Amino acid sequence: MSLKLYFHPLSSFCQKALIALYENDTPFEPHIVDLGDEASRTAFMKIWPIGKFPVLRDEAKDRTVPESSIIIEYLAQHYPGRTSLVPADADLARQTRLRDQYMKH
Ligand SMILES: N[C@@H](CCC(=O)N[C@@H](CS)C(=O)NCC(=O)O)C(=O)O
Repeated sequence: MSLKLYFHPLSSFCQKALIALYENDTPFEPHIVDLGDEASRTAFMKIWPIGKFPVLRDEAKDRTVPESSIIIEYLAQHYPGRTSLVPADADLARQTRLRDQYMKH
């Protein structure tokens, strides 16, 4: 499987990325990160040394994609499906990004 999502189910940022994957039935391999477990933490830090999740790993393209909003844009661009995750219209896309930024604060 090409896509792997490193996440924790209780993280709202991770839920954001999961919703994007589920909306389009995009196949992915789930990897739950337990920062309290030394082995899990070490394995995750090798993938993304900053240590924040979610992180998407695309093995087919050899890319590591961090940040929930960037993951959604990456999925929209490289793995599009029936649900448009980012509006095609540039002005609508900007408004969507603005709302997304507000939700983070
Ligand atoms: N701006 C990031 C925020 C990610 C973030 O803060 N994730 C938290 C979980 S909700 C995290 O990784 N916490 C672990 C830590 O800070 O050690 C995004 O949108 O993905």
